[in-house]
Amino acid sequence: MSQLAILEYPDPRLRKIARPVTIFDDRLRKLVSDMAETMYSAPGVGLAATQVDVHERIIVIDVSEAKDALHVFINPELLSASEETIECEEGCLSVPGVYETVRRPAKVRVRAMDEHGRPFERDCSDMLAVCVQHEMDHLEGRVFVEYLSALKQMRIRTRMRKRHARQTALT
Ligand code: GNR
Ligand code: NI
Repeated sequence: MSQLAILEYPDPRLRKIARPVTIFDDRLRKLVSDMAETMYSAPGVGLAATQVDVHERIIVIDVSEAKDALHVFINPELLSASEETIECEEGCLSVPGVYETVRRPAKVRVRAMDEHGRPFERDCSDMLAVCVQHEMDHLEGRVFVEYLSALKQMRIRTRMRKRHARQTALT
């Protein structure tokens, strides 16, 4: 197992569109397990491969209290989304320290494959619905701050650039 480095906004690599997984081998399963380790230790409730600079359609999520319910979604597809929406205060491991409210469909049905290439469909609601949409956005090169006003995005970019400048100065 190894922990992976997480890209931080506004890194241009976070804007890349991920390609579908075609080979379900031990390399994929090692990557999934390293992504889960990286997510749990961060700690976070989800992680998309894009965030660790791997541009393949892979997501891990665990929204459980006990952190014992890992969901792996490979090549996820949105089958349907509810008219009903929910607001959630979102955060992102790629935008540390920023928490902002985002409105999204309350329920989504997703088709995906597990790390062995077995297809499944899942109805997601509540935090799982929010998280799966947040992660699927990453695979399309989108970060949640893009749903905020231009002014808020500018302030976040400024704050993140200062943070990165400070970190560079320290190392
Ligand atoms: O850890 C995370 N928490 C979170 C909270 C509200 C909505 C979405 C998330 S996902 C985030 C981890 C992350 O950045 N995944 O891409
Ligand atoms: Ni995120």
